[in-house]
Amino acid sequence: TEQQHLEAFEARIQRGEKIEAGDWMPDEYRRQLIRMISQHAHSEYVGMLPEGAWITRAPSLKRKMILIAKVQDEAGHGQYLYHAAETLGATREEMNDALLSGRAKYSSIFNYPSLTWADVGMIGWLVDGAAIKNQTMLAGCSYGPYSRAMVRICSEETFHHKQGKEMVIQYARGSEKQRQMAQDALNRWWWPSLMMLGPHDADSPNSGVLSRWGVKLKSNDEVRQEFINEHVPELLEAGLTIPDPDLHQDESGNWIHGPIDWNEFWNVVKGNGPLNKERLGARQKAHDEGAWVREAMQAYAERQLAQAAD
Ligand code: FAQ
Repeated sequence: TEQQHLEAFEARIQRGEKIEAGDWMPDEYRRQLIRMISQHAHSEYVGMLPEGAWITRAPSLKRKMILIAKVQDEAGHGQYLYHAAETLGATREEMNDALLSGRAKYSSIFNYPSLTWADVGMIGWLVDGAAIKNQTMLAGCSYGPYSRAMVRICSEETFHHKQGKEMVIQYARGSEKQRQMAQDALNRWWWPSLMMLGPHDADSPNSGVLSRWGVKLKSNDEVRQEFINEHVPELLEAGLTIPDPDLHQDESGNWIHGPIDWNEFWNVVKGNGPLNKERLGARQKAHDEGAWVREAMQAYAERQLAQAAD
């Protein structure tokens, strides 16, 4: 019966076994994973846009090559994640349609503009830094295909994180103009980076079932605390000022942040952030311009099939 299936499923998760694609799973587990993994994939795709805009303007050949490789990695992560979601029965068409029609979300962070070259470094340091904290946790999640995708993605993002940190530290210690550029980037990216890890636990409706079924092994606030504890000392060490007057360390050593502007967060999530329309517009344009490729592949597949039938 359904109840016995559920008990056996939960016992497997308790034992630390991975759930694989063809295994029995509750509908809600499947629905939650498709939601999360597809939104994660969309984030990787939309996440190419803020940095991609700087490829033609990179200040040196070395920086340009690093940036091209990074943006290409994000495309690969998106592909990897779409495949993981496909193992649950979602199709590319459905997922893409959900993104373009605004039904599916993608990370709030990518709706902010990258105004200067230092933003490219700051995205690597903070955005990849936050993504790694979240994804290292997800590498231990109960769904096999997602957890394995996370292992590879995290190792690539560790390079992204290092190149961003190296770049920002160099500018923070460079000329006065470079230092100001790095500080300005931190001022604009700090709070959105904290927000990207999701609402406070009390306002996170999906967390209950996700932690019960071993998808989220840490809560949004726990991951955010890990991110802050790692990054605050390093940013201070680089000589930068964190734009939070209430930031302080408590007796246990945790860095405690001031209030987060959740109105700003929900506004961005609802589609009204600085660049939401531009980001979705760029994805729609890419989809439209790729139509001929999909049609050509379809025609080719049909011809192959017809020849095989002869
Ligand atoms: N943006 O109940 P919760 C990257 C939504 S990859 C937009 O707490 P949950 C790589 C949430 O969907 C970054 N919406 O949700 C890179 C839900 O709405 P729904 C992406 C958000 O799922 C780096 C509602 O709020 N990473 O950066 C956000 O339990 C550099 C209630 O929230 C992933 O997607 C947000 N920030 O926890 C690329 C990792 N936060 O769907 C290029 C996988 C929450 O019910 C350059 N995802 N919402 O309509 C997760 O771990 C989780 O989904 C969380 C949110 C932790 C993001």
